[in-house]
Amino acid sequence: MCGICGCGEGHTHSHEEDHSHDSLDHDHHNPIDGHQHAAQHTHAQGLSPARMVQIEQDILAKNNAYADENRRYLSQRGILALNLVSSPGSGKTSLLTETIKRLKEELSIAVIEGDQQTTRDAERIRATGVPALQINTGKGCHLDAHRVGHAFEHLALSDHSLLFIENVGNLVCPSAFDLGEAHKVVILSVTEGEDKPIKYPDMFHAADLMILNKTDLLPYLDFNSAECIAYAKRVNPKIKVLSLSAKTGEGMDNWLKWLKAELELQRIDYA
Ligand SMILES: Nc1nc2c(ncn2[C@@H]2O[C@H](COP(=O)(O)OP(=O)(O)O)[C@@H](O)[C@H]2O)c(=O)[nH]1
Ligand SMILES: [Mg+2]
Repeated sequence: MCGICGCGEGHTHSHEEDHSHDSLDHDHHNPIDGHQHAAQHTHAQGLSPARMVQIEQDILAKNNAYADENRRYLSQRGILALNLVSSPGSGKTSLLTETIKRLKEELSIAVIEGDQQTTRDAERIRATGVPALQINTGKGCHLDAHRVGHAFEHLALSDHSLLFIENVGNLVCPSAFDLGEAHKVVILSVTEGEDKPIKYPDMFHAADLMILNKTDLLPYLDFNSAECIAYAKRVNPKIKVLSLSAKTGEGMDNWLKWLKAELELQRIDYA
């Protein structure tokens, strides 16, 4: 996973945070990261497999410690945090903007956006009237708990609120990194093929809910929803599944119901 693909460098040095901006930009604060990354990659090739495994374990252990801190902070305040994971383009941001439009009058909502570059998604969220913070991961292919913890401070989260964390789009690395969320929610769009749960089992195993998005496109595709759901349940028998279209709104009610029920559970834990 990440240690192998080289993005481990994102976790091995400290991040300076700029409190005056709405984005935390990895490359902005570390303009020479590209070179460091290349140098470390070359160096990593000389490491023994045992040493590589040790480094990966250290990175994950550190991340888990930050994630535990995040989870404690969130549960003390009755905040429901969801980590949205998927390949790029499955409709995470669309689902969020449509969800926010429907819930923002009754709930307090904030969003953390993860992408390698640009603040485009945070801008899409802010256009709905809800606060959003963009984290740019530069070369990194996933968010980590340390940076997400810092984002909490920037967003001034309300008690009993809903926090969406849109992870960097890919079905591999984000599965291994706990951010302190209550649930990972994996979004799979019907244009991606029904076999993705068995090709990327770690992600579907880590998620508690799978959303099958873009159901409005089903009439134009050969996508077999039942087969896809069976694959997801094969890797994770406990996974819940909701089918919807962020575009037409079909099926959105079940997702909103699920969110409200989860928020209620979080509040009960808090009380
Ligand atoms: N037909 C259809 N298109 C969708 C739906 N949801 C998202 N899209 C489109 O899919 C593309 C990627 O959406 P985006 O929200 O940026 O995905 P993200 O990369 O996962 O955040 C955009 O062109 C969206 O308009 C949907 O339910 N139906
Ligand atoms: Mg997006």
